[in-house]
Amino acid sequence: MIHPEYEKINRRYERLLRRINTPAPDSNGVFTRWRHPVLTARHIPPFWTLDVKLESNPFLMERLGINAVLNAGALKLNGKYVLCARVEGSDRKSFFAIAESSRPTEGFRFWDKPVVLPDTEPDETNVYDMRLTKHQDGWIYGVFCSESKDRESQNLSAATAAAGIVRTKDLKHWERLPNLVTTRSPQQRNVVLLPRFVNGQYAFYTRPMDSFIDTGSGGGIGFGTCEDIKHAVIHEEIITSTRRYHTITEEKNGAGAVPIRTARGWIHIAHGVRNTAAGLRYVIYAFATSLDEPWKVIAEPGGYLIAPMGGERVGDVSNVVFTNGAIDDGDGQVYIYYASSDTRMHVASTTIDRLVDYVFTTPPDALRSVDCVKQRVDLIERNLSLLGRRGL
Ligand code: M1P
Repeated sequence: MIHPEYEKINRRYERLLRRINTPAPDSNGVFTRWRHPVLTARHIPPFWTLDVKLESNPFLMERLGINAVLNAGALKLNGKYVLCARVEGSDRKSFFAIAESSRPTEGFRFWDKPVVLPDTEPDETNVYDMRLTKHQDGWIYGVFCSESKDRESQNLSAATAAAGIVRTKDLKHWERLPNLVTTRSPQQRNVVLLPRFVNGQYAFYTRPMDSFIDTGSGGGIGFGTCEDIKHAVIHEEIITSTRRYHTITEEKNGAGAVPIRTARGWIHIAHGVRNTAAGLRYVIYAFATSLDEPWKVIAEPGGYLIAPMGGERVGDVSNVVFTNGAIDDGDGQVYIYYASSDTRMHVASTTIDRLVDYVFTTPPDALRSVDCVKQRVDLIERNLSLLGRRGL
């Protein structure tokens, strides 16, 4: 018999899914935040966590809790906005689950069951952060972090990160391919497959790393190609967006959403990390690469696009915003799905025109205070002259 209290819990869940979202009032001209998160642990169907049978669960306890819903890949499929979220159980293991909505900013509902990946990597302990690429070869690829215990190390926490690859046509049936091999980089995370072939090859943005957390000698976001996606091996990684001293990418950076193709170049929405006395701070930044030579950065505005704000700053890993999914809606609108503090998913809306303007017109980081203040004084003077003020 179904527990009599279940209906109440289900009604609360349904109410949450019907909640209307509205734009937050503080747009900076580049993008607009939306007031409510689009996915949280509370968006998980109650029948994923509870045993609803009265006889076996008289107290209607959660038997398998959910800790967080974060870092979702995104895609528009059959007219629906689809997120492939990283769902983290209270046991710290992540898995993937598809949520869809007919509207980009609200109403996301998880499909009845999470994604069950083919179990082909016996050492794999955890999986997370899938990027969904609708590739010109006709497949939808999911590239994600496949994490295993580092068996070479005595340290209990030592792990290795590799890029797992799956492909599907419908997000329901998944074929697992061997993990990506990068011959020069021992570890990889934040790997993204470009939707187009480059010189007839599959093209990946990578993130070379010396170890699980530290990118070490890895100088930034890499780029490499491979012939055969079924045995993907990259021999050479060219560094595209580089890490730089005293910038938002000083500690590390990583590719984010699948790049968006525009007339002026591929627009990348990535993350940059700096270290602070309060720990690492993750922000989202943007840059563009050339359409013909997508390893070449052709524009990179200084500073961040999105930084954690207000309640976004608090969560399991505080002071983090992270994206691995954006949807180019085809009508000029763009939706950036981002997680805050490794806890919940939000959406920010913008347009292709705004993104292009932002990326190609915003001044680059001048790298030194003295030059940054010159940039700002130049802006102020142009404005004052137009405003008919002399300034003191
Ligand atoms: O905790 C913040 C993020 O840390 C990692 O990103 P990176 O590899 O750049 O440090 C990822 O594990 C990501 O999932 C997480 O959100």
